[in-house]
Amino acid sequence: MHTPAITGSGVFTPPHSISNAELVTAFNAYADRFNAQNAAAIDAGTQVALAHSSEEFIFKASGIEQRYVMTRDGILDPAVMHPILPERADAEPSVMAEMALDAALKALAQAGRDPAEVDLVICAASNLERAYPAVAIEIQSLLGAGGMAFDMNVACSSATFGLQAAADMIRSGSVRCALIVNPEICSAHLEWRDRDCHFIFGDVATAMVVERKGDAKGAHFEVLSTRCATQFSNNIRNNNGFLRRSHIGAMQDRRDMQFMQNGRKVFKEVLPMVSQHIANHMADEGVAADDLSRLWLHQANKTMNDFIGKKVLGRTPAAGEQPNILQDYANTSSAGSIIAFSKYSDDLEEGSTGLICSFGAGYSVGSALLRRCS
Ligand code: CO8
Repeated sequence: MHTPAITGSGVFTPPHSISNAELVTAFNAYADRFNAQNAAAIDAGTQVALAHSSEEFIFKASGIEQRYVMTRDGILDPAVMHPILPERADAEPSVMAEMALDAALKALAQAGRDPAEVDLVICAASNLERAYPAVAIEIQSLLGAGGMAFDMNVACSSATFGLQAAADMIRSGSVRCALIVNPEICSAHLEWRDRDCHFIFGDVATAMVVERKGDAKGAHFEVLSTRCATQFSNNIRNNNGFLRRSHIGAMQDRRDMQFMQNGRKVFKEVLPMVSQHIANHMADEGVAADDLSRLWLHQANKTMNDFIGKKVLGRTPAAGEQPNILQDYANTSSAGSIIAFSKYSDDLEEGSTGLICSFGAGYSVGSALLRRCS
């Protein structure tokens, strides 16, 4: 058996951003427009008027201050309220492949690896822009990588589930240099017309290179152990899919074809699940709270992360111990914990232990215990 290690990581940040102020202005204009267009039905009591969103609520409920997006076109237009991304010809790189490629090249540069040395590409993401051919295979081809490639979807936990899959293959010897990419175009999946969730998501791509520890060319993170778990819930759900055409009358613009969640229930049910999962993982590996130097948590909600950090460490985390990036990126689904890891890990001293944990729809939760090595 070989010991796996993360030898490189990278983040692609889209060139455009939207502040909470811009988001709320656009949403409120949309709500006013909707209410004017539906005034008769609202007066008759057959249609509920849309209420305004607020910057104060968004920041207080989530900690989010802005989000990055692949395009601003359409999102802030009250007559559109979704991103407008021009259709690409089959011969052009897909949006996800393009995003992933940027992050992948950064991760490979950090690992000191040539793309041709990669023999496994896993594209692990919440939203895949097509069913086939696998986006991962397109990325493999654009990189000039060898071996095999496949897509995975475990919603917000996709990156840690991908890490476990890659680490297991490195351990067994079936692959030697794995690349896990997490391109997330959340903006195209989000319902911007629903004030309960219009502020939650942003776009980004992350990448990690996983190799045999003995092959590492420089500083790296040894993967001490990984653990993944799932438990079925409908509280975060999307009903879009290829069966849509087969359901009579289902082709119109239905709310359940975008991201749906019962946020309060998710909050209440996922917090204990995640806290217990991390506690069990640490206990089984003999890692005590005092042994942990850093927590790279899923980036959905600041209050949620504050709670988990306190529960895991048994005290309020010190500044920098549990870095949040959601104020700048919002919830980037599977990529969130990897952005935090990629941006806030270089400073750790040799021998330090850290934990990545992601959680979300499914429900799903995945964690990885890492040790910094030079
Ligand atoms: N402005 C002003 N008021 C608002 C707004 C708004 N924008 N939105 C809601 N309100 C109102 C509500 O109507 C409600 O009013 P009332 O009390 O009169 O009913 C009040 O504010 C409180 O609303 P909530 O109870 O909904 O507010 P919360 O404090 O619970 O905060 C959150 C809402 C932020 C959504 C919170 O519940 C939360 O973070 N929950 C956990 C969410 C989570 O972690 N989800 C993970 C999902 S991500 C995932 O798994 C990947 C899925 C696939 C990716 C999809 C890509 C798009």
